[in-house]
Amino acid sequence: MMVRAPALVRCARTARVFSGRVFLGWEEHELELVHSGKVRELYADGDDLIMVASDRVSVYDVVLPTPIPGKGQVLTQLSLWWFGQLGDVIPNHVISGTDVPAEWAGRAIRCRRLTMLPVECIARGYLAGLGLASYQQSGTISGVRLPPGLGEGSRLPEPIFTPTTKAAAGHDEPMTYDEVAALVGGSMAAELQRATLEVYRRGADLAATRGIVIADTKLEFGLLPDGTVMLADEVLTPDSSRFWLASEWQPGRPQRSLDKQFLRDWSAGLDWDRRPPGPAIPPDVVAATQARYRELYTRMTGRE
Ligand code: Q0N
Repeated sequence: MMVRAPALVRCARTARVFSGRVFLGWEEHELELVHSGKVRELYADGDDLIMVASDRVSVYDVVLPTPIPGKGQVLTQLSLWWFGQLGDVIPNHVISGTDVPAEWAGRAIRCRRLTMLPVECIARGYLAGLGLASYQQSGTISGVRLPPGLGEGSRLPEPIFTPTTKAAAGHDEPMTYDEVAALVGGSMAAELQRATLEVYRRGADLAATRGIVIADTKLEFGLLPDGTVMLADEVLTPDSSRFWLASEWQPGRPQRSLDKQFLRDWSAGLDWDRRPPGPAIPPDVVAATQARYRELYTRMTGRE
């Protein structure tokens, strides 16, 4: 893991108190980088956090040196749209999608700072990735037994909750429901499972009407000081979920990724061992990938 020095970024929003009144000002103050991920950054702004999505893209877990212009904006707007759709399922950490520093307009979200729960909450409706590997080894995923005879990309009889640990380094490990309950308590575990499955069902059902399969999704939750469980991070974006075109879905083989297939097809033809540093992306592959992200957004939300 690369460790970067805390970057300081200008933000035009300040609050000052004069003779007992609060004045919101536009003098600049600085934001501290609290977390830098592969494709996103998190800054602290007073009590709030600002989550910033970059245009960086990863293939096979390696971030490529060429950005996909507009990707950060598309994913941020999609996530905001979903948070709005899902407000009746569970409250979320969003404060504002617009009250953010101008340089990040459109690709940043002002969020409430929560105490994050140490569980990656995953819902799966189809078999892929680590879920597939676990099924092939044991017939189970995170302790959930599945029927025999399923293959890569198979649809599951019903969506399942397959949580994992949040490893600081290395790979996340599957957790059983009972392990989650031992970690966060029984009623919290039940709430995580309910909210995770309901978010997935809503997303997958809506996507199905738009010709898109959402195979699985990963959610993160946190707590307010009063103990309220809230949905955090991003929701139902192609960086947190597997999106497939329904017309291309064919169980029994690896599925084509709606967002990253052009990158995969192009990179498969290179002499690259899938280790960093990744190769620069040629302009036609950038353009095709960019169009995919836009199309995904428009299809899901009906917005341009
Ligand atoms: C938090 N992560 C892991 C951003 C997301 N609302 C919150 N309050 C406190 N902490 C976090 C959130 C959120 N969301 C979440 N780390 C801290 C996921 N990160 C990865 C990098 O980009």
